[in-house]
Amino acid sequence: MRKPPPELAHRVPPGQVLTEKWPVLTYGQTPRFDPKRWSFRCFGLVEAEVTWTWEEFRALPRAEVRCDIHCVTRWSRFDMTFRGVPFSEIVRLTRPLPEAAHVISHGEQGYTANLPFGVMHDDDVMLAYEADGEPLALEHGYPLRLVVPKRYFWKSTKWLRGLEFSATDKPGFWEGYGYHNNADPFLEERTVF
Ligand SMILES: Nc1nc2c(c(=O)[nH]1)N[C@H]1C(S)=C(S)[C@@H](COP(=O)(O)O)O[C@H]1N2
Ligand SMILES: [Mo]
Repeated sequence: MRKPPPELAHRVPPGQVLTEKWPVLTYGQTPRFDPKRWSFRCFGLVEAEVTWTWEEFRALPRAEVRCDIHCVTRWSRFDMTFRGVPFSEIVRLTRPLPEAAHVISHGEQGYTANLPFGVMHDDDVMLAYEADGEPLALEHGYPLRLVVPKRYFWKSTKWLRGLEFSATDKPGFWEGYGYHNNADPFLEERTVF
């Protein structure tokens, strides 16, 4: 943990400390990855529901995002680089309906997180399979995780298997335990209690 130089202090949200390491935060076990059985599904209020195999998913247009990440357990890490498929590409390919106001990300073993469509539809949101130039480590979500830099990191579902487009909001795993629905680190939206 260190104090940021003054010119970077504005990038540290209130109540957070910087770390140079990348801690692992998982509820439960790290799931196994079987590339032959893995699929990724976009479903719900979209014009074109899609299910991709791992091979098909890897052939989608990719991009790189550099960002800071913030965990609600009070660590932040600067200047991570993620590579994967931008959310905007998923939108282009599935064409969500205007009523799709919410996006629910589904991970292995029933983990979910909810976000408004507008928060997801940002140029730094991606479905990442690499971090800092390497394939994601298994414990960080390999083969695929969501990355939503502008929200606390619990919204960034690891071992991502699907995105659901919904007219109604559906509180996710941590939101169900009283974590804040909006989760903006700069507003310190940690919990509702
Ligand atoms: N599927 C799944 N995704 C998850 C979690 C989890 O337990 N299961 N933990 C969340 C929490 S609380 C955080 S802070 C980040 C941690 O990501 P990291 O372990 O790569 O740092 O993943 C989020 N995504
Ligand atoms: Mo977290």
